[in-house]
Amino acid sequence: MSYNHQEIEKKWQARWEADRLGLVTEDGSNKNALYYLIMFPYPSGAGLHVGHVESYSAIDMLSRMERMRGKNVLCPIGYDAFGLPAENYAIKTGVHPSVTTKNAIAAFHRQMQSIGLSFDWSREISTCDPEYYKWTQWLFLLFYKNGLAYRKKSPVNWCDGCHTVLANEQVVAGACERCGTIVIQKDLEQWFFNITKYADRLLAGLDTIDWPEKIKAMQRHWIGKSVGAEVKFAVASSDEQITVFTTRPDTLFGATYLVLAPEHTLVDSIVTADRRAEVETYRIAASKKSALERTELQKEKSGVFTGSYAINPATNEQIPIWIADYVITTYGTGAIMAVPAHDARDLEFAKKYQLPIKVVVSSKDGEIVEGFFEEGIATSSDFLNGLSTIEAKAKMIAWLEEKQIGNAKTTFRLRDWLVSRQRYWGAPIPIIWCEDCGAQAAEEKSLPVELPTDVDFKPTGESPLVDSKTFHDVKCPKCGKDARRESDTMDTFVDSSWYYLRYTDPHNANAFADKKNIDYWCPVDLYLGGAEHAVMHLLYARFFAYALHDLGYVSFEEPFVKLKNQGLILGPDGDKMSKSKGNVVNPDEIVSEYGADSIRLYEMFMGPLEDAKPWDTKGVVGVRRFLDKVWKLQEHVSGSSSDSVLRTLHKTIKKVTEDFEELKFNTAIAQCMSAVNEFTAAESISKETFETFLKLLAPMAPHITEELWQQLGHETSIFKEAWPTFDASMLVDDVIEMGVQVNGKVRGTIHLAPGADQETAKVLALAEPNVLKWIEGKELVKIIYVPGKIFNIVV
Ligand code: ANZ
Ligand code: ZN
Repeated sequence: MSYNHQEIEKKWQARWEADRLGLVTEDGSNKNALYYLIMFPYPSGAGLHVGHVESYSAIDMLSRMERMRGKNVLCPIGYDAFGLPAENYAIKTGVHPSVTTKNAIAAFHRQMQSIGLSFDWSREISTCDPEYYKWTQWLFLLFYKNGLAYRKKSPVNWCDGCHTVLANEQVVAGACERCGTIVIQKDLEQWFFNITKYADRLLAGLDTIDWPEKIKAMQRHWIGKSVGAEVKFAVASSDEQITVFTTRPDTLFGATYLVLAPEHTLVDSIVTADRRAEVETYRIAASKKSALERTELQKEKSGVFTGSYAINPATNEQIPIWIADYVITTYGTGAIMAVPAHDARDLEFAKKYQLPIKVVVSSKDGEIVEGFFEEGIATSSDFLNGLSTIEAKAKMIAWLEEKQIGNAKTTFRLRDWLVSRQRYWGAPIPIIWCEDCGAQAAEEKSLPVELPTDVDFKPTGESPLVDSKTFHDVKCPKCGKDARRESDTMDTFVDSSWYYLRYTDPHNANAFADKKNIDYWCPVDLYLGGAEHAVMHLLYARFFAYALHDLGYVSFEEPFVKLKNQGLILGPDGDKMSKSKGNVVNPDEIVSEYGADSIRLYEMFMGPLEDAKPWDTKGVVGVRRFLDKVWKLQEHVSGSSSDSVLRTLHKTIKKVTEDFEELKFNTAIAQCMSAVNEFTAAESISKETFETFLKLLAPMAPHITEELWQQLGHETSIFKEAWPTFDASMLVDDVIEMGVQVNGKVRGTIHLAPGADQETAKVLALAEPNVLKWIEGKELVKIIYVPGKIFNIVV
């Protein structure tokens, strides 16, 4: 019988489904539980991508191996199914997002099954399913009732392309992460989650988890903790005070002017009549720029004088108050003290507008220069002179506190998470607006607040839900009067912040998940996914876990103990795969031509999991040839295995086991390939050797191994077998016996490693008394050495 992958794969996929291979229940012994999580996909109409196949294969291999090691492994899958692409498609074609999403999910499901993934299919969830978003809404209300969800008016990011607001995390280099439109600031009332409450703990928690350093660094930067002080400046001839935030209170003596953000609330009251027109023009221009355009170091600074002065409390000198757009409203206090000698942006600004520059920090060897941005020694600073920057900061803060004009202050770059969206295809925010009672939480029994279908998808800047009649017909839960539903939906990142909890108890109708189930499985032992989620999903999900921990719903703070990122699979041309470049590889074609086992093995063999790797179909062919050899090995099974075959087998057990533990699938596969070459070259291998090898290969190539296992006469699945263990005594390097010839006649034998070099072989041969006898007194003409085969001395 030849290796017919199509037949074999269909057969075993059906069998595994019937046997419910990946299905788990809580087995009582918590020590046995492992939770392996893969970032769930957005069910796009384009179907499964070879990039999905990469990480899904990896997690499946691990799950299958750990099950064979006796672990109860939960490895679930679901769909991050709300979101803009389906809605945008609906706008173009009129097909309802629920229809396209349902079709896409069916296609994903079929494709995932076609590569033999052993997910627990009984736990498949979809975030757009009312049974799911009921709990997303419930969690929103839980946060709302505990002060973690609130509404406020503030300048927010607005994308004119997507007609919706965006979270800070969704603005990349000043543009909408989705459509690339430059994001503008709008003053709007929106819903926020109070993630900043957890800023310190989200920062500290990073030190306790096993995540790639790069991702942790990105989260640290995003949280952006700055330790410094707030300082109050009196406005000359006025009762007003301006509070600034600075990380360098030690430089107060060098503050030669103040700058307010153009939107600062004090601007109106301090601007003098003669400067008003100019200030207004400037403010309008600034409002049209993105935060990035304003703060980028390379951008030329601009600003205008307000006409007023403040008093520097350290020097008692009057210093001018300017407004400039390099100061942003939403950071610190929206006002700064400018110290041009020691801050790059202030220096550029001061030079442009000829403002005074005063050096107050010297280098450690006493050099006094403007443009010195590091820490040094305080100078020209009265009571701070001679102190190091650290000492001077502390002393200045003490002085400010004593005079009651300042205090130590820590700020964060992290802003509260804006969660409302003016779009249709998301979970409705379960709030009811009553003219008399204001915002009211929808009653728990009214959940889910279902998405209406009588809507027009065309984005207008208001949520499409605004126009739905059925949706808005609601009574105030408090006073019973006619009221109106909130028409915004939630950011889809809310859906994905808690999905891993739902997997532990996916059909629970009374809770988002039972605490018992959560405690059994969570936290997640290994989370595998793309690095692009460094500051959105991964930060939001951590916030949810901390909040739910504090509210008593989960017992852990960090949801993902270990995180690994898989690398991108690039097109054959080395570029990122994209439809427009025409370099997309369709996994279906590879599966049908070479087999599921081939695509799984190939994608794991391409290189280290975390590296970016270009696709090469020749590589798939190579892997397929390897599987053909494995198939042929069955003809080779007879009698016993030589010592050398057994050594290779045990080495392979050790290597595959250890490499799997470190997610080094490529080297594990390489070892299997070299083992198969050796087995093929050996005279025969025993049935036991072949069986052990099949068990090792089973997690990687489940179909072919299961088939061969059955053909060897087994009636139960190979995945019910225990994972092989190695015998340490079989790991020492093997030694072969070789005849030593003198002039073509064997005169003695030596023992050496199969790959030993000629020098080693010569030393051993010349130490053999029997060989010596034949060459004694003769001239050694030459040596012919073929490792493992011939050693001939010509005399
Ligand atoms: C005086 C000073 C002197 C500063 C000096 C720096 C160096 P990080 O580290 O990012 O927190 N700043 C404060 N609020 C700002 C705002 N709303 N917009 C723009 N810049 C703002 O940066 C803190 C520093 O950034 C603060 O310390 C302030 O400038 C500026 F030698 O104050 B510094
Ligand atoms: Zn009411």
